[in-house]
Amino acid sequence: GTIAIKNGYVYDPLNDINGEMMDIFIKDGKVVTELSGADMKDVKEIDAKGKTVMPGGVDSHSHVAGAKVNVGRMMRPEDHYKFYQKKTPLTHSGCGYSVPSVYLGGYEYSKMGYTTVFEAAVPPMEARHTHEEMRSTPMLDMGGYLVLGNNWFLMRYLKEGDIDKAAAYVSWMMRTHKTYGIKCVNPAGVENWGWGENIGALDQANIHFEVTPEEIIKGLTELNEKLGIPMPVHLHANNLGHPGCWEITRDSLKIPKNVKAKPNMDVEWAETKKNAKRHESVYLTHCQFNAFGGTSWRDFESGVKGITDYVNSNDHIVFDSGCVPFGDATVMTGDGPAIHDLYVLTGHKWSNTDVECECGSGVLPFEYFKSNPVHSVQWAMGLETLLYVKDAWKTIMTTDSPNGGPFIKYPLVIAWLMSNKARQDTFAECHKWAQDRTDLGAETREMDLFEIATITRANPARTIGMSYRKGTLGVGADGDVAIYDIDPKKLEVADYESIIRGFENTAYTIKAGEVVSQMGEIVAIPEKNTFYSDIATDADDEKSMLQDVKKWFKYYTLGFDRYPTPEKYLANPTPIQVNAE
Ligand code: MFN
Ligand code: ZN
Ligand code: ZN
Repeated sequence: GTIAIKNGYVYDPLNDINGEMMDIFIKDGKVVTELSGADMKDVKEIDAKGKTVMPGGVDSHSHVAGAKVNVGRMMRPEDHYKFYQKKTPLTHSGCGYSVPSVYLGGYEYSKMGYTTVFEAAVPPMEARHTHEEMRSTPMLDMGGYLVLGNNWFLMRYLKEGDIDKAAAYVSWMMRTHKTYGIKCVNPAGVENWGWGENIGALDQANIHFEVTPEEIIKGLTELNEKLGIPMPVHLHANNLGHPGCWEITRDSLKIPKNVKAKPNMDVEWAETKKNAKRHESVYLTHCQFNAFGGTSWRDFESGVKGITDYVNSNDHIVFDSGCVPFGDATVMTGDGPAIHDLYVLTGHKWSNTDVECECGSGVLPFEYFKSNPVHSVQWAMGLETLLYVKDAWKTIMTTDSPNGGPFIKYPLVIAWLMSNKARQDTFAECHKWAQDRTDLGAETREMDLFEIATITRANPARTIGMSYRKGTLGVGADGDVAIYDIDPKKLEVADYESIIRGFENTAYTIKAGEVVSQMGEIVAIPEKNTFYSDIATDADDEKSMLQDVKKWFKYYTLGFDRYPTPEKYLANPTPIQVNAE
């Protein structure tokens, strides 16, 4: 479609546009400088006067598809009563509050102005299932990160120091499972969990493979850049969810300090824009859950400063926050022992799965209460992670949906970031530990719309190496736009209810030049793309690597021929060509 968005206040951080009143034009699904006379015949004109215009939202870390998400849906029918929607002539029915069905998940993201979402953890053996669910998720361009931090083949190559074969393995795996980036969850620890143990230190060797978390983090981050993968390694650090874990997180971030980012991004204009290209060698996930201070729940406190001080004084790290907006959640992760420990703490029902030679996972229903001292601290900590890092280009706003809370709470998180009044009102309602055990109460920073646009679209897109088409309204970008009924000239952040309302439902969500959602109603179901990294591999290395893999495949209950995910499982498969060095 051809669209002209007239007179909106535009926030487009990748192009340094900060609230200028201007027009945006889209033709054939892409942003263009202007429309010619012939285009004017069937142009759809949108009056965005007095409204906020941003690129479509990009979520670079969310759990929306695949085996553990589906376990979350199945194990808690009560979640289905809380939120459901009837079928309409255009849309499917759907249900689920913290773990919505695939359809509902797509619609709800779209209503908030999101157009691109990446599934944060794809176990290789579960890649087909993940792709089937992503294919069924409407409204969104998608991709997934392949879980590799406890993979037997990779740990073996790293132990043997065979970097060429490790590189051949990783690139073959990414292509085989049609995934986009590398995920590393509790390196070396999940393997130990197979024997009922975890790992406690970065230099502790794990059982049987005798590799340390440090060796895995170093190995994966080096391989990632050797291969030229668009995004940095996505790291879920060891010891998550335990008091005092901030220290091992900070030390983990030091490991790739000297790894040089080399994203393969052959886009000329990326060189000319100061924030287009990523330079980070590590992307830390859900910072809040990895920033616990204290030594027990009794003396629990925020350890966020220990991380954000390090991030402020180093340039090789980007992180997402993992905010906790209070209320119902379902925690789900590849970190099996972390979920086991939450089961011991809460006694809730839980699920734990060993994914053969590759990884593991756990799921558990969880609720965060304002009256609970620890949860109140976690609420404050999530906001601390984003407010203490001076440069918004180092942070990404998430709830690690649905771990900290469901993504539909994003408008509330935005309100807390933009409005000190909103934070103070919540302090008054929640346990006093939030004040006593964190420094958030003294923080007066209030983010503006430019910074919100940075941490919800521009930076996630840049981080995953997609700033040439996502999170931007530059010429040639995908015509994905969110128009919010927020007048920046009239916005009073003390009236934070208007922020929440404004971000809850867009006035218009536009996907590839088509209006798909309008004031909370889905009005069209667009085409969608699925991105994956197609990495060139040295043919000889690949051949000898595959001999190993076929030999070792006897450890799987799955046949080698059944392992790959064919392209037909993807909606509009969109390989991103990556040329290894
Ligand atoms: C990553 O995967 C991912 O991870 C994320 O819930 C996740 O409430 C998974 O039961 C958590 N303890 C306490 O509340 C504190 C201690 C307690 C005590 O023992 O005494 N203290 C108090 O209650 C205070 C009492 C005084 C007062 O001030 O009121 C526990 C409890 C908890 C807390 C447990 N912890 C887990 C947090 C970890 C990981 C959540 C999620 C996690 C999810 N994604 O005078 C007076 O008023 C009296 C004062 C009181 C007194 O002293 O008695 C994958 O990708
Ligand atoms: Zn995680
Ligand atoms: Zn996560």
